[in-house]
Amino acid sequence: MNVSDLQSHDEIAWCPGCGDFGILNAVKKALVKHNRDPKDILLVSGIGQAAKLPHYIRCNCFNGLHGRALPPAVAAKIVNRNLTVIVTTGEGDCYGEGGNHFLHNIRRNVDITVIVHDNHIYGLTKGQASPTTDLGYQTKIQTSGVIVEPFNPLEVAIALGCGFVARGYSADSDHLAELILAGINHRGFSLINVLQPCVSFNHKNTYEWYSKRIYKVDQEADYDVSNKFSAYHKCGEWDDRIPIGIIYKTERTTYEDRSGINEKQPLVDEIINNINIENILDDFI
Ligand SMILES: Cc1ncc(C[n+]2csc(CCOP(=O)(O)OP(=O)(O)O)c2C)c(N)n1
Repeated sequence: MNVSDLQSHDEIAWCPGCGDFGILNAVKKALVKHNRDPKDILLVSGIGQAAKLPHYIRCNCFNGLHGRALPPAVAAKIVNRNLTVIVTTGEGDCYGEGGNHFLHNIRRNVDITVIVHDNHIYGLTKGQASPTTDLGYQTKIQTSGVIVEPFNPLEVAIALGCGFVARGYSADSDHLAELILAGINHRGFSLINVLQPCVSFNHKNTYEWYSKRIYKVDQEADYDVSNKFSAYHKCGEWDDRIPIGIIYKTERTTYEDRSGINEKQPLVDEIINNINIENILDDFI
């Protein structure tokens, strides 16, 4: 497979210079290396600018409700384990409106990859603070600056025992593609939080701001990705130095292993005959 096999014909509606373009490129690069037929790949999102990404790749796509990307992604994987299921959506969608699903699906540990485009702002709705907006950042709504401590998705994921926790940067799409591929290859819930400048509504976390701070943990010879406590400590670094790379990785029993569904035929392959749909509907009348 090559990139042209993934070419969608939908017109891209992002602002010029948006970090979403780097994430789109990285997802395509990772999928080319993953080398599966587009019919075996499912991209799922909620609502937002980030959540438009599945429209821009030619494969299966489910673009659902705000905050609700994870439930259909998990359901699709459970009934059809042959699919490579990737959620690609915003931090408002995943950690705000969808926060409950984020927590409980890390616990559930179904084998999906979750890529969160973290621009630290609500982009689609034009610039309100999101769960990760830096303290003190002024928006049209938070006119005196944000007074709520930001949500740290990586710390939360590690605390909940997520087996693959990574952070990427949209302007380094080769590195990000490697993280995405590693997330796809990891068995279980994989989180890749992607730092993404929003050129229209976030005037603090810009390309320039990030380029002065970002460094790769992969290049630190003594960094141990399996050490939960040092990983937790790494996630706390923010204002002066910002680590990217695989922050934490460990093997964990998946939902599929525990529930025994891997022993059975996938539900999607079961042939169901003679269903009388009218009887089912009677229960709802
Ligand atoms: C239930 C519900 N609440 C609020 C909204 C309005 N809304 C749509 S997208 C969005 C936030 C988008 O932010 P994010 O997920 O970070 O994505 P971005 O647009 O920044 O890429 C909000 C609040 C909605 N569509 N539905």
